[in-house]
Amino acid sequence: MKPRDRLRIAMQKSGRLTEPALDLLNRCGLTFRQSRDKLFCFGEGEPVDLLLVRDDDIPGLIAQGVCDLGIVGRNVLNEFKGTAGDGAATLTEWRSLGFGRCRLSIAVPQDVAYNGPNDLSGLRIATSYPGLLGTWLREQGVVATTITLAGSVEIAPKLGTADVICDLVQSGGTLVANQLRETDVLLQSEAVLAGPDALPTDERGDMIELLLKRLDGVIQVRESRLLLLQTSRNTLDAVTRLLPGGPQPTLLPVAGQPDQLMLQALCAGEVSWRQLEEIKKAGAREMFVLPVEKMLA
Ligand code: PRT
Ligand code: ZN
Repeated sequence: MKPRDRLRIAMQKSGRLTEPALDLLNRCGLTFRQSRDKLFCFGEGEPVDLLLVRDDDIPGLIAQGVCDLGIVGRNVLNEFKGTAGDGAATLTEWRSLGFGRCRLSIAVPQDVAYNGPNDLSGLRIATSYPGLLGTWLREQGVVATTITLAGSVEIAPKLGTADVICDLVQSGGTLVANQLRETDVLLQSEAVLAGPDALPTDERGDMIELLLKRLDGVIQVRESRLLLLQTSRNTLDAVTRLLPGGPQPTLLPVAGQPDQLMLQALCAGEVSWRQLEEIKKAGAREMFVLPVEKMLA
């Protein structure tokens, strides 16, 4: 294959992961010429292009070297790694991305007693994930029949084509609507940045490293808040003790008020009203909680 000098990222063309994946790439400073109805989106600023495909095709495109990276659910990536040939084993999760969270679970009809995986012996299990299910059944020492379906797995027990199912669950609403009950979780999933084990050694490798650094910054700040407040020196200890987790706060003098300090703290998560009220009671005032947009350590 002819070497490429531009990085190529595969992502879902149209589905649950499309908007959050594009948003994440935009936050990393990557923008693309609008051609969402097409397969290929040319990157405008950086030498990074997008390939818009069905999510199931993404691991294969990376394994074949058609794309350098892909944004795909861990469920799809691991199913591919479990069922495809040798090349598949070399795919890695470079980052987990914090969206598209769901789990792959066994669910049984609500009116059926269930005491554990052994109860699945001899049953027919409908799933779109035969690889992951097969591995789990082997680990449990259970022999059952896998019925592979491309979609509408949840209605298989009602139709009589299977006894139980193994499918993705998020809110659990689909299971309830189909009189099913979740029993075992096989995999916790979310969208991941997938790529080969070994990064390319040319400019594309440099670009991937740059992208990973930006991603880390974006992922870190997505949850971070900057807390600003004023406190007198004698309440500083009490205030500091109540600060949410994060690196050491920065202290700045307040002009014309030698006993006062301005405190600046990066917090690892949300800061609630309750926490703010407690910190205020300890002696803080002029408090601000700000979202963090970019961070480069
Ligand atoms: O066309 P293409 O093949 O690209 O799309 P697709 O239909 O295969 O994928 P899509 O867009 O439905 O899902 C893409 C990815 O989103 C999945 O591979 C998962 O990694 C992730 N994801 C997150 C989910 C869900 N949540 C989810 N709830 N994928 C599917 N579901 C379905 C599930 O199969 C079940 O039918 O939603 C139903 C359950 O949802 P709850 O909320 O009722 O429990
Ligand atoms: Zn799909």
